[in-house]
Amino acid sequence: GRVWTEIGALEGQLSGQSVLIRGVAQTIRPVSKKMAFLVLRQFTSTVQCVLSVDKESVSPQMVKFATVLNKESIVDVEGIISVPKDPITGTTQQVEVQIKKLYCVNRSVPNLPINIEDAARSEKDFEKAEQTGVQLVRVGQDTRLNYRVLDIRTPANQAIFRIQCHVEDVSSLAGFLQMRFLRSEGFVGIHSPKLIAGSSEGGAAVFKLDYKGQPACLAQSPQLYKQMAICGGFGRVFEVGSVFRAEDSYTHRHLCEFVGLDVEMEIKEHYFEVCDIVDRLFVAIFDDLNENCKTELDAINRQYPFEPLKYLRKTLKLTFEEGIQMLKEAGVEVDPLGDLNTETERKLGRLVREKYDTDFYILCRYPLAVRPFYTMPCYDNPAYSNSFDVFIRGEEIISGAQRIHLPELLTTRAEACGIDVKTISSYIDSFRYGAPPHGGFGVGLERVVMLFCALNNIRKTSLFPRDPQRLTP
Ligand code: ATP
Ligand code: AMO
Repeated sequence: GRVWTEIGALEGQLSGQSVLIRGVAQTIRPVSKKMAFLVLRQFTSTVQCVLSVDKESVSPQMVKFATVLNKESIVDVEGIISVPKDPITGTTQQVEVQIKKLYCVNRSVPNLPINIEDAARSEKDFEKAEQTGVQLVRVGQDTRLNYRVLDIRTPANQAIFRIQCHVEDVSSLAGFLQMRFLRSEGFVGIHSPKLIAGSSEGGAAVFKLDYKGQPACLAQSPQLYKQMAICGGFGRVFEVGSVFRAEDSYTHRHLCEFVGLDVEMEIKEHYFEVCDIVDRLFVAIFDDLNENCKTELDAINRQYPFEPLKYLRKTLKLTFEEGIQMLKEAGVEVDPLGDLNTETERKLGRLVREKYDTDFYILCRYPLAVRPFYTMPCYDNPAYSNSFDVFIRGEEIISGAQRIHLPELLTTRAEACGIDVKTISSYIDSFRYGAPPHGGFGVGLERVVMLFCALNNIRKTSLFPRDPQRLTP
């Protein structure tokens, strides 16, 4: 086969060399009957290609052919790399390709529902345009999501999903050996069923379905099964998989289907052993993103500028009571045994940033009343629990806890939370056959990427988001 070069790899060192590239015709600008400029795009990169009539290969017909190409058509270019005298603005690659041959692989329609250049503009572009009296098209969120296949072609979106994949790599699956944090810590990857008999979080937010005549639902989390894997003797497990929540409110941070990274592990002495995994896993993820995703972070920053995440080498851990105290000192009164709402969580995030200079922290020892039935109460004071949430920029990305491994206490707690224990009897029975003390946590992957990049909406970090109002595309 022929050798194909990626657009992102085109650089001045290749000057004079002949290359073959496939890209999307992002813009086509005719200059004269003898000359046209094409900007080709691939992933997060763009390059300017020059089509200029010459004696050997480029005819005026070819220039005409190029100028009638529809935007977003797929084209192959054979050409010579050159370095122009003046720097090129508006493309990521600082070289040009002098086109010798041009093929259209597949045409797009002439009128696209979204123009990619419009979809890729930043707020700064709009401000500049306003000052100079230029009219720019704003692409609204609904249009973007209705034509998501086009929307995800923007460099920022290409970068967002590469970052998401990178977070998964570092945590668990692919990548270099030293990056596979959970694997190197002895965690075994599992797949729990998504078709299950009932709710796993004790809540009502489940999608119900008919399982061959039996009532069933889509798993609200792998919670019960990851614990049962621990009862099954795996020691430490993790899963990356779809989580389904029939959320009834429409917010910037809730989806009806999201990707959960779930972890469960035996603990020897204290649930802080679980917090320690969170600490080291996320410091590894953040370090790795900053180190190895510079191109992607640049692409996101060009459209959605953000302040880099501040985090400490050893993650800050505060108790819920300390958090309440900080809020109180700042004049915010909250119920000491209730939950924090979105607004107070954000406020606390700002206070923590001011006092400890970090955007990433763990809040532990939550009131028992606001945690799910399987959460272990504190030994010293059962009004509190051995549980924690983890925040980025004042928003929750993780919930975790030590679990109740004593079947009698588990039954009592489930009943107290209004759960019909008959529906979870195989789960409760798992703890009767010798069950080690254990704990774990669940991470929302879309939230991690959204908040690391300070994006304002979780729909930006879900490839084809499912929210209470959207089931297509
Ligand atoms: P978890 O499932 O662990 O609770 P979560 O991030 O989905 O994680 P929620 O319980 O949905 O958390 O919400 C946490 C807090 O955010 C709640 O205490 C609630 O006050 C607030 N909250 C939830 N939904 C909304 C909403 N639609 N508008 C405003 N605040 C909300
Ligand atoms: P929780 O319900 O807090 O805990 O969920 C864990 C994490 O998942 C993310 N998350 C969501 N992301 C997008 N849309 C949603 N609707 C949504 N709901 C939750 C959040 C949250 O922190 N079984 C426990 C975890 C455990 O204790 O191991 C659980 O499901 O980032």
